[in-house]
Amino acid sequence: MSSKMLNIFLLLFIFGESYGVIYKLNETDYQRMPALFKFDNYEECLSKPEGIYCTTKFEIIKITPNPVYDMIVEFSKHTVKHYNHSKLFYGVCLSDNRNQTNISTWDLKQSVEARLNESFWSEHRLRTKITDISCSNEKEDYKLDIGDVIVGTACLILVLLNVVASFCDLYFGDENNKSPEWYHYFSIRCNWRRLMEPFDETNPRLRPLKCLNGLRSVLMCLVILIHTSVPVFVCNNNPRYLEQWFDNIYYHLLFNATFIMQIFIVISGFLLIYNQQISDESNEISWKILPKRTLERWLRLTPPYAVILALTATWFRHVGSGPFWPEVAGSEIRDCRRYWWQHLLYIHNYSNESDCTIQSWYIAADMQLFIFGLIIYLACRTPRSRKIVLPTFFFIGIAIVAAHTYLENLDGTVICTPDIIVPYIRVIRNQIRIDPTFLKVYRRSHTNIPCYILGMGAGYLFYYWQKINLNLDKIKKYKMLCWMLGPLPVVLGSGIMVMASYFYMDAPRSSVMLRTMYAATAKPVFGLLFTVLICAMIMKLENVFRTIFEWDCWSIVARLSYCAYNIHVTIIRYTASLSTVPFQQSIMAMVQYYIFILVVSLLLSIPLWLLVEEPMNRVWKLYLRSSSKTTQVQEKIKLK
Ligand SMILES: *[C@@H]1O[C@H](CO)[C@@H](O)[C@H](O)[C@H]1NC(C)=O
Ligand SMILES: *[C@@H]1O[C@H](CO)[C@@H](O)[C@H](O)[C@H]1NC(C)=O
Ligand SMILES: *[C@@H]1O[C@H](CO)[C@@H](O)[C@H](O)[C@H]1NC(C)=O
Ligand SMILES: *[C@@H]1O[C@H](CO)[C@@H](O)[C@H](O)[C@H]1NC(C)=O
Ligand SMILES: *[C@@H]1O[C@H](CO)[C@@H](O)[C@H](O)[C@H]1NC(C)=O
Ligand SMILES: CC(=O)N[C@H]1CO[C@H](CO)[C@@H](O)[C@@H]1O
Repeated sequence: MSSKMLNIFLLLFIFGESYGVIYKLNETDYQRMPALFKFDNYEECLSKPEGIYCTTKFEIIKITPNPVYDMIVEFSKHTVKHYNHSKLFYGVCLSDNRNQTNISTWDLKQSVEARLNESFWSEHRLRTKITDISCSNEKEDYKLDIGDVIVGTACLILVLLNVVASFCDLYFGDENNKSPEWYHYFSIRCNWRRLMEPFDETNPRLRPLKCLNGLRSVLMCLVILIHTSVPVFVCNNNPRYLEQWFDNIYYHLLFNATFIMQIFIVISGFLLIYNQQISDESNEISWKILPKRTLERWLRLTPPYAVILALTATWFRHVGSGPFWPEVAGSEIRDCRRYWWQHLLYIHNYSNESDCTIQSWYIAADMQLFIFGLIIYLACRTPRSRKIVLPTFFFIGIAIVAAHTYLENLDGTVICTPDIIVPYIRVIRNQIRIDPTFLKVYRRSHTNIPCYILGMGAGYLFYYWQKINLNLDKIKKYKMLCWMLGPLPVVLGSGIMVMASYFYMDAPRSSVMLRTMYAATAKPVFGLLFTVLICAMIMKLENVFRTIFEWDCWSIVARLSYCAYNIHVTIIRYTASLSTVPFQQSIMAMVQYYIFILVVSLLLSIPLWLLVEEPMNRVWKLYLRSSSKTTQVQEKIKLK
C-alpha cells in the first residue's frame, strides 16, 4: 500500500501527464515519413523564361485512415527532440505554365497546393494545406521609399563627416595640441588609435578589472557560436542527424548555453555599483544622477544599435534574394519597420510579437536592470540597509521566476527544441508558437534580477575590500584551493547546464514542481558560481583563467564586442539567405561557418565602432561635461 502510494507520488512529482508518444523510430520507419525539407533546384528554375520559384510551408492532412500519418503525429509529440513532422518546408519550381504568364493574376498558392496534393497523394496517400508561401521570379524589385532615402542620407552624412574630419586631422592635426578640435572626435585616425590603445594599467582602481575584458570577449564569441547553429535547424538535408544530437549529453552544453547571458548580467551589475561608488567619492550622492546616468547610458548604447536597426528596416530589403530569404530575414525586416520605436526605447523585450533584432533583448533588459540597480543604489546608502535590501530583492527575484514557471506552466529553462530554434529566427504570426519560456522568463528584466543583485553585491564587496586593503595572504597559502577557484565554478556551472538535459529525456514532460525548482535555482546558483570566479580573478586569487583573460588583445575585442553583438545576427541571416540549397549540418561545415561569421562580425564591427560608436560617445561626453561639473570630476578620475 505505502509503496504504491510512493509510486504514485513519484509519478506525479517527476512526470506530468503521459500520452501516446513515439520516442524513437528506426531508420526504415523514419524514411516512411515524407521529407521535412525538399527543394527544387533554384538556379535551374529561374533560368527558364517562365520559371517561378515558390518556398512554402504546409501541413499534411489525412482524409483516409493512414498509419503513417498517425505515426508522424505521435513521433512529433515528443517536441523536445523532434521536429514537428507534419509541418513541412518545400521549395517548388513552377515552370510548366504555358497559359499562365501573368503573375499578378495567377493564383500561385492554388497551383502549388495542387502540385503538392498530387504528389503527396500518389506517394503517401496524404493531402496538404499551405499555411505560408512566397514566390519570386527575380524580376520583382522593391521600390525605394522615403525611409530608405532618410536612412541612406543620414549614413552618407555620417560617413562624409568622418572622412572630412579625417582629412582635417591629417592636414591640420597637431600631435602636441592638447585641446581637441571638433575633427578629432570624428577623425578615423584618432579613433583607430583609441581602438588599439592598450588597457590603462596605471589606474590601481581599474587594473584588477582587466580580466573582465577577456571574459566578456570570450563570452561574446560563445554567443556568436550558439547563434550560428540556427540556420542549420531552419533547413537541412538530414533532420534525423540533428534530432540525434539531442541524445548526446555534450551537445547539451550547446543547447543550454542560454545560461551564458547570466554572466553578462552579473558583470553588468558589478560594474554599475563599483564605478558608481568610485565616481561618488568626490561628489554628493543625489537622486539627480538617476535621469542623468540613464540618459548617458542611453546615448552610449543607442547610436550603433540605431544604425543596425535602421539599416535592417530599410536597405536590408534590397540586398536579399534566394529561396530562404523570406524565411530567414523577411519577418525581421517587417517587424523592424513596425516596432523600431519600441527598440529605441528599450522596451521591446516586453512585447511578444517582434522578431526584429532578436538578440537585442539583452540590451533592453540590461538597460532596465541598470535603472533598477541605480534606484537601489540611491535608496540604500548605508551598509545596513543594503544588507537587508539586496538579499530581499534576490529572493523576490527567485520567487518571481518560480511564480512565472509554476503559474504559466513553463519550462525549467529555455528548451532549444528543433521547432523552437527555428522560430528563434523566424516567427510566422499565429502559426508557430514561440517558446513562452523564452518570452516570459528568459528575456524579461524582472526575471533576471537575482544575477544582477549578485553582481551588485560583488561590486559593493570588492569596493569595500579595496578600501580596507583586505589581506588575502592567509588564503593564498592554500595553493590547491586557490587553483581550484578557477576551474571549479566552470565545471560546476557546466554541470548545471547539463542537468537541464533532464528535460529532454525520452519521457513525458516532467512535473511542474520539478520545472519550477530548476527554474528558480539553476540561474542564481550558476550566477553565484561565476560571481565567485569573477571575485577570485579580480582579487588575484585565481591564476588559471586570469592569465588568459588578461591577454592584451582582449581589450580590443572587448571594445568591439557591443557592435559585434548587435551585428552578428544580421550577418548570419544574410549569409544564410545566400544559400540556395539546404544547409550542410556536418560538424566540419559548421566550424567553418562559425569561424567565418566570427571573423566577419568582428571585421564589420570595426567600421561601426570607428565611424559611429566612438565618435558619438565622445561627442555626448563632451556635451554632457560642458553641461555639468560632476561628470568633469568623473572624467578626471577615469583618466587618472
Ligand atoms: C523497424 O521497426 C518496425 C516496427 O516498429 C519493424 O517492423 C521493422 O522491422 C524495423 N526495421 C528494422 C530495420 O529494424
Ligand atoms: C504539429 O503541427 C500540426 C500542424 O500545424 C499541429 O496541428 C500539431 O499540433 C503539431 N504537433 C505538436 C506536437 O505540436
Ligand atoms: C492551360 O490551357 C489548357 C488548354 O489551353 C487547359 O487545358 C489547362 O487547363 C490550362 N491550365 C491551367 C492551369 O489553367
Ligand atoms: C496582368 O494582369 C494585370 C491585372 O489583372 C493587367 O493589368 C495586365 O495587363 C496583365 N498583363 C498581361 C501581360 O496580361
Ligand atoms: C488539396 O487537398 C485538400 C484536402 O483534400 C483540399 O482541401 C484542397 O482544396 C486541395 N487543394 C487543391 C489546390 O486542390
Ligand atoms: C507583456 C506585454 O506587454 N505584452 C504586449 C506586447 O506587445 C503586444 C503588441 O505589441 C501586446 O499585444 C502584448 O500584450
